[in-house]
Amino acid sequence: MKEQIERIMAEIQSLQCKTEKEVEEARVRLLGKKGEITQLFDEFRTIAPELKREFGQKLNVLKKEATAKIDELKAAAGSSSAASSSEDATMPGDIYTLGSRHPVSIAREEIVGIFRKFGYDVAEGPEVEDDYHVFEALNFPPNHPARDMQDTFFVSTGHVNPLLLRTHTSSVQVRAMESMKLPIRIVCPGRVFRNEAISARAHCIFHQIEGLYIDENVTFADLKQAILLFAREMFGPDAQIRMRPSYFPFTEPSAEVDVSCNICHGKGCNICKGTGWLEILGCGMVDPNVLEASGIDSKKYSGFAFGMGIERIAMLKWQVNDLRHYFENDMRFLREFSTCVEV
Ligand code: 2NL
Repeated sequence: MKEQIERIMAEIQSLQCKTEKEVEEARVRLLGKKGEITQLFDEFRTIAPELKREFGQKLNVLKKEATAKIDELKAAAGSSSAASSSEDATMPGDIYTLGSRHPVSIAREEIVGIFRKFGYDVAEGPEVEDDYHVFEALNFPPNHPARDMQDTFFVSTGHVNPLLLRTHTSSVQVRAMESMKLPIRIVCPGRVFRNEAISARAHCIFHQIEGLYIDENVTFADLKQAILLFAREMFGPDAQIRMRPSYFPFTEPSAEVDVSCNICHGKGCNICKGTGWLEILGCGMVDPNVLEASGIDSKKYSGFAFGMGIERIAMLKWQVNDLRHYFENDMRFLREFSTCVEV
């Protein structure tokens, strides 16, 4: 048995195979059901007990070496046969469909990417917030309806400063104003929560991006230019914007911004309901009360802020007609956003 083991070991070490077929033949000859090594294992059962230890070890080493060598030859034959095969290298590649990004993620990344290019940093903060950072510091009067149980999900009540699920990401900006050195230029993407009945146009969880720019001498003209440049990056170079006066507790003056309809280019369609304009965001000059509440000198500094719903922007970009699609994870919907690659 000793000689046989040594002979097979030598054979393995000098074994050479060119094709996958030859490797398979060698495997069957050595390790197959009736292979030489398999037969040695059968023989091993009948040898004297005092020899079992020595030969058992030797046989195990032999089998391991043989398996490793066969694997190595198989890999080498596989790769060389691919290179030398008669495959037509000019044939189109196979198409693989990768998993898909969620449309809200795609839109968020695009919006954040645009503002990063403009020099904005990204800031994030907690979803469970306190009343102070969501309402008080943002100039919401004590009896404002948003502070009502009807509109906000409370985590704890009865305190002076109850915990709640943030209803906008402005709270992140308040924390930035409290802690960051001026000037501040940030965008804050995140989930927000409102106590609303779910329908095609409303959901109790959705995503927002807010932006804040504070420095000396920031004016409404700077705000208008920032929003116009954003709209052109997002909706194409021909996009136009218009501003309508509005009201938010945290900005004064405030405006709502429409972008020219990218579907009908102003002619009027059912997406823009015949108006040629789509509402995309709200904005304004940060109210001096809001700056002062976070310890910023409103005589020296001014700033603008804006906020937009990511689902809404994604709806306009891809003509999604029902908010609920974003939350149901229906594969037929998600697959529409999948990426195909050719390999
Ligand atoms: C909208 C409108 C807006 C802001 C958000 C903001 C934040 C701070 C101070 C002042 Cl810390 N303003 N945010 C300002 C105007 C509008 O959002 O329609 N969002 C979906």
